[in-house]
Amino acid sequence: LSNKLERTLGFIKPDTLDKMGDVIDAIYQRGLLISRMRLCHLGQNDAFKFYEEHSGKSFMKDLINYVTSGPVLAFELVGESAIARWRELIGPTDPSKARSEAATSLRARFGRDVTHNSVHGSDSPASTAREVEAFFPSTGRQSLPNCVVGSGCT
Ligand code: DGI
Repeated sequence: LSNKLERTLGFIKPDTLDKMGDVIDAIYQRGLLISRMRLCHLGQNDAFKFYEEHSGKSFMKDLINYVTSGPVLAFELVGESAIARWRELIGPTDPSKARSEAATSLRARFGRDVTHNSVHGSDSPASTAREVEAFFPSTGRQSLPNCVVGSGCT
C-alpha cells in the first residue's frame, strides 16, 4: 500500500446481496481493499437520516423503501483515489445510462432501474466522513439505533 491512501464508503443494496461475490471480486480487481464491513438492516429513520439531503424529492419514498427492504452490506474501502475509483466502478446513478456509457460498471451489470441501482458510493471526502461514521461509529457514539441485523457484532 502506498502512503497516499484515501477511504470511501460503499454498500450493496438489499436486492443485490446475492451478487456479493461479484461485487467483492470487482473491488479487488479495481485495486481497492475492504477495511471494514458490516451487514445492517436499516430502519426507516436510519435511511431517512442517511439520505436526508434528498428529503422532499419525488423519489425519496421509493429510495427509503428500497434501502430498508432487507439488509445492506456496508464496507469501508481504502486505496489510492478510492472515492473516484469506487464511483467509477459503480457507474452512473441510472443503470440504463450505465449500460450505454459504462457497460462493465456494477450498476450496468446489476442495477434494475434508477431507484433499484444495486450499490452505493460516497461522492466526496465530506460525505465519506459522514457515511463512514454512520455505519462504523467511533467508540461510544450510538449510530443507526434501528439497525437490527449485525448490531452487537464485534
Ligand atoms: O450518488 P448516487 O447514488 O449515484 O445518486 P444520488 O446521491 O444523487 O441519489 C441517491 C439515490 O437516490 C440514488 O442512488 C438513487 C436515487 N435517485 C437519485 N436520483 C433519482 C433517484 N431515484 C429516482 N427514482 N429518480 C431519480 O431521479
